Order: sequence, then structure tokens, then C-alpha cells
Amino acid sequence: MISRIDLRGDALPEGNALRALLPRADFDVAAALEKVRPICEDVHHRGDAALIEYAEKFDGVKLEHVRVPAAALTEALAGLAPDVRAALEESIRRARTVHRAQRRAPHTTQVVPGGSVTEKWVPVERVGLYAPGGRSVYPSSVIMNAVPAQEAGVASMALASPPQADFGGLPHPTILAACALLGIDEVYAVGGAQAVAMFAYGTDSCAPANMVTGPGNIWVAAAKRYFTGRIGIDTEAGPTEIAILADDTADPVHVASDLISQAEHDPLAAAVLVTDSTDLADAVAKELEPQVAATKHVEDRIAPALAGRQSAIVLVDGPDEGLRVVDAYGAEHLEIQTRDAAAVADRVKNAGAIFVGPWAPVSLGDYCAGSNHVLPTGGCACHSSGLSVQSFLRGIHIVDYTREALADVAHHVVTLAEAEDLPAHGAAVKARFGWKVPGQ
Ligand code: HSO
Ligand code: ZN
Repeated sequence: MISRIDLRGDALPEGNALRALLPRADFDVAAALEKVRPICEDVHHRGDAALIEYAEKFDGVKLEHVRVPAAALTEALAGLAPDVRAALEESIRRARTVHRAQRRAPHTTQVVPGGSVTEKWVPVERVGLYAPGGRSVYPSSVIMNAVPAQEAGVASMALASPPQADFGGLPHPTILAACALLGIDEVYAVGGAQAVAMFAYGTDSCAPANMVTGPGNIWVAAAKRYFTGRIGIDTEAGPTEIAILADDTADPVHVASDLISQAEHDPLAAAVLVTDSTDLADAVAKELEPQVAATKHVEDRIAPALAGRQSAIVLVDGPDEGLRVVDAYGAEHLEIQTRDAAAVADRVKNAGAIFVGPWAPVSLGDYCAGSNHVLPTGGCACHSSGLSVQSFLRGIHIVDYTREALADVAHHVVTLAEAEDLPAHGAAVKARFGWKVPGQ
């Protein structure tokens, strides 16, 4: 069911050569980009009329308006099962606790007497959140996107989610209820690439946003790529990944169930075990069989995800080699199930989020740890981080120098301007001192 990659014996190669030996899904956003371009441009030119037409074509729903009426949000909250409401509220509470602590205060550095640089943090003005509604309906992702934006101080926030034929053309009721719990009252029944285009360009019903965040399918990822550079995005978000670094102290039952938990998302989801214990590898492979057979989404997602080229059990010589492999892989989620797990976690350099020891499964982080579950996939953890308050803030430098402080450094500015053959840069300083620069 799951393949093995044996990296024992020879010394591990470095960098990209090691990365090439590791499993990873094909997720061809570039090809999808060509398909979403005309959709995005259609929304640009025809606005709401195009959105209504795409709802009929892609979602099988005839809409009169794309904006969800306020009463539908109130009704969805009233109809929410009490245990689901309590769990969502706890998830929001914990996420708020963690994200509130990420807020940033302005900081002034006195560079020289009379010369300072202050960094102030300003929230993005308007954000569009996307919540998928096809194979996946994730109210938890609404929380993970909205809470950091709210804690960052984003003043205007709207959410889009595909209209559902089963729910009278509204987005899924649990999504609407999560919005109501979070105080998001601007919601649109719009899905896919067209939702990203609606936020990027704006339409008669929806004001344009400065940034779009939230998970989605390959069309949403492609639309985000299409608008990169014009609006802010969080990440393109590919299929989910779990890597587990484990030794002979790990419980194979837990390891198998954690691998399956993320394989449940998508047939392209990746489940990777890295271990120096053949006993554990054998036990996990054996344990996967009955556990997979007993799961709900076995045929359509879990079995293909585990059998896919993106999933494997990777055998290594020892703990150091294991660490090198997980660092080269740069997993979205990395569990450490080894002896001294906290010390091992401390040595990891590349991962979206790290889950330490036997009592911190990825599912905890998906819902109720307080951490964020919008994390870099596809190896992007090597250069990017997950969603946080910082994602919604811009740091602006405020430069404040007195005449004396400028005079003091003027000759260096002029020298560097001349070295770069940009004499007008130097002249802007010279003009302030009657063209005679002190120190030159
Ligand atoms: N594991 C997914 C998030 C999620 N899981 C939502 C369940 N619901 C990506 O981090
Ligand atoms: Zn998950």
C-alpha cells in the first residue's frame, strides 16, 4: 500500500540531490493558470453577471445575488449543533490566545544622535477569505484565516465560499455559522478562481480587497498565482502533507493513524514516515492495513494518497540522517515521535509546524492547539512560514534625521551615489548644504 525508500548504507547526498530522492506530489499550478486566466478576466469585465453565470456552470446553482443575506448567517448559527458550536468556540478561543501574542508594537532605533528609524506595523486594509466547499468543507479553516487577520487589526473582511445546490444556493451552513461566530457579516456565495478574481478586481456587489487568503483547490491556487504581485496572497496551498520522524520508541498504532489522518484530505495528500527502525517501519506498514480499511474515505482519498508517489516510508541509518531527510523535505506538518522529542524538534530547520512527542498529533493542530493550520506545502517551508498576525501586517520604516545627523553622513551618501553612477542621488543631499558636502 505504501512504498519504501531505503536511504541506508551510503552517505546521504546534499541539498537538491537529497530532495530528488524524496517523495512529492505533482501539483501543476502552471498548467491550471492558463485555464483560470479567461475566467478571471471575464469577472474583471462583466463583474457580478459573470459570477452568477459561473455559479450555474460550475456549481449548478441559479443565483440572483452573490451576497449572502444577513438572515442566512443568523439562521445558520441558530441551526448549528451545540457540540459543534462549543468546539468551534474553543478553537476560536485558543487561536485568539496564540495569535494575540503575535501582535507587534512599533519600535524605534536611535541609529545616531538625531537620527532614528521607527518601524511601525500597519494592518492590510481589506482582506478576502476563501473557504472551499467541494470535497472539503472546513469551518476550522475559516477560523485559522480570520483570527490572525482580526488580531492584526484588519478593518474590513469578507468571505467567499461556493454556493451549494443542496443548501438553496448558499455556502455550506457550517461555514456560515463559523462566520457568524467570528463576526464576519460580509459573505459571498462564490467559489473557485472566480472568487479570487472577485476580490482582486471587485464587482458591483463586492469591493476589491488588498489581499486574499485561504485554502482551495488547484483552480484557487492558480488564480492566486495569477494575481500575485497585484494583491497579497497567503500561499498557493497545495495538497496537505504529514511527515513523521520516529524511532523505535514510537507507537506504530499512533504513527499509522496520524499518517492516515492527513491522507484523508485528498488523493494527492502526502504521508511520509522517516525512521531508522525497520521494526517500526514493518509494524506501521502492517498497522496501516486494518486502520485504512476501517476509515470512511478509503477509496476516494486515503488509499490513493498512501499508494501515491508522494507518500512513503523512508529508511535512514540513524537520528542525524533522519533529521537531514526531514529538513530536506520541509514538510507542512512534522511530527517528532522519538526519544528526547523536544530536543530533536529544536534541531529541525524546515517545517511548517512541528508536533512534539506522543500527545501532539497533527489533528490537534488542525483544530484546537491554538496554532495555525494554514501552513506552507510542497517544500515551501524551506522559505516561508504559516499564516500568522504578521501575514496581515506591513512594517513601514519611518526615517527621521536632523540637519546635523544628515550632515554627519552626507559624504558617505554622496560617495555611494557616485559609485553607483547616480549623481542626482548625491545632488539631493548636496543641495541641502549649499552643494558643499561636509566631510568631502
Ligand atoms: N490539515 C489541514 C487543515 C485541516 N484539517 C482542516 C482538517 N480541517 C491543513 O493544515
Ligand atoms: Zn487536516
